[in-house]
Amino acid sequence: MIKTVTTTPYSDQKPGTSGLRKKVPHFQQKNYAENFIQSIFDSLEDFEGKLLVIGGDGRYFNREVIQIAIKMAAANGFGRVMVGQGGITSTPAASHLIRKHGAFGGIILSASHNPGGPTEDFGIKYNIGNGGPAPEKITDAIYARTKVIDSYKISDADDINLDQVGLTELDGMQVEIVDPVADYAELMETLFDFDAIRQHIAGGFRIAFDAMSAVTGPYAKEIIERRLGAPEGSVRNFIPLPDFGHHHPDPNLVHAKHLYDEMMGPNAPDFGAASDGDGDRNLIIGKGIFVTPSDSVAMLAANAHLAPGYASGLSGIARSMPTSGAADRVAEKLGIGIYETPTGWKFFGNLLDEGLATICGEESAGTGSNHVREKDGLWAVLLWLNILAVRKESVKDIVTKHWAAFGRNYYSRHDYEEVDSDAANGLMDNLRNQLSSLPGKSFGDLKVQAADDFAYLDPVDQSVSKNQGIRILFEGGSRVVFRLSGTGTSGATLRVYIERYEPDASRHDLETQSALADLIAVADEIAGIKVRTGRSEPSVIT
Ligand code: VG1
Ligand code: CO
Repeated sequence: MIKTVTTTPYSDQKPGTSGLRKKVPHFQQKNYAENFIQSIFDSLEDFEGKLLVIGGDGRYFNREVIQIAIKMAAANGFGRVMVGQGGITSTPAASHLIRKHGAFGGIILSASHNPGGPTEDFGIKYNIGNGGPAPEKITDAIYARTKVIDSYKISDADDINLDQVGLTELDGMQVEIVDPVADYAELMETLFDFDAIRQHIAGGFRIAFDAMSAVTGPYAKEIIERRLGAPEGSVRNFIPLPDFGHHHPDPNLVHAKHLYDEMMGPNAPDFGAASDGDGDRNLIIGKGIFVTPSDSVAMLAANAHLAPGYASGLSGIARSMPTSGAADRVAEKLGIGIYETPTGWKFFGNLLDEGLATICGEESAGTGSNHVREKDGLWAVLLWLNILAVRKESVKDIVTKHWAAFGRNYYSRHDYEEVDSDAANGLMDNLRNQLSSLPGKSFGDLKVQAADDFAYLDPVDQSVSKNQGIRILFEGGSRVVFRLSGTGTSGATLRVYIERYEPDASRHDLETQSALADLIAVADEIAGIKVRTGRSEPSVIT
């Protein structure tokens, strides 16, 4: 039976870079999840009788909210929901399910790379029918609705057994529990040369993939070990755990340091990789060399034609503004379009739908293509494996040859986490106030060429997104970018992105932080990071 439940609004349900993210106890407040889900449905039109995909990364509270979402979908008039077995679906696989089955949209429960557990993070986001994150127009409408919502609809039927694959019914709506891996693995087989990769592995090529006790475990086990024949043990930490084994499922050099150390050690395998909580990020490390995400997107774009899915070339490349300019040089050489968007995958959707871009990337370990409308961690791993299998060179050789041909963009991101919100906002305001006076100023050898607050005009729907990060561009192509994170759940996180272009191949093997030292010092001088945040150094350097 359908019930209408009276509720009162919460004032803090504004979706961030990728949906609504809060601590679990915050989500456990009365009607908190229900209010947000109803606000999503209230912001959509014409979904009566249609299909909704519901996926989650398996973190703590996932199963409870999946049950709520199913019952609310039934009460609101959806005709069918498709849910991954056990409530598990990686974000890219959910995107594929939406596209393949022509769903109206999807609800994805994840806080991505943030930790999970009873006092850790949870999140809800909505994806539209193209499989991608809802654009700002919709997230703004959802937020507006959360501020005035006074009731929600829910079925009072019993819980669905999420572990049993098959079709059932709930209050007149069909509920289909599906194997979350099958469709996705099949898609990967159409994009990559599995035979070539299989032969390469059979020839002794060794892989270490760390699923970080998160959602990619079952996907990587099936694809890398079962379908590509890598020996058992190549995929590690492959059982998704609600608290990710007490770890932070963020595939970076801090939280996947063990993998980095192994890859730099004497018995390193040929290829190391990891993915995040919901499977959309990737970490790529070759024997003795870490590939920055910005470099990775450039190198994947330069070599993508070696994979069957991209053999006819790329239409264009898109990168988020803070991502390094390495991809721009590849686009220029290929004679294809390059697009610079605000942070967050939702901004790539229109470019992909219109066929303006084929490959997209973000400096935050996100890479993907037009095969889905989310970034895709395993996709990036498989494209690297395909390229390595065809070129039969080491990751290190591919990287150094790329730098020799295109130059190297030294790049690093410094995060200052859980900073006092007022201090962080004050820092950004102070930067904004300096924008008009900075151009022409010199700091040692560095002269400011331009400074602005990045705004994006979407070339497809002409929508404008303002205040997307402060850019300080120096003569010679170096730059520093400042942003506040839109995914954190406590205090503010200041992100400082630092980049320097080096064309000279004899200077391509410098240590990154020292290659960027003068820019790092100038960033502090201009922004007053240490003084304003009270921090002497970043919490995380990637
Ligand atoms: C971060 C990254 C951004 C990414 C977003 C979601 O956002 O910087 O590039 O798209 O996370 O990724 P922010 O606003 O905190 O900088 V995920 O893997 O958390 O869905
Ligand atoms: Co993620």
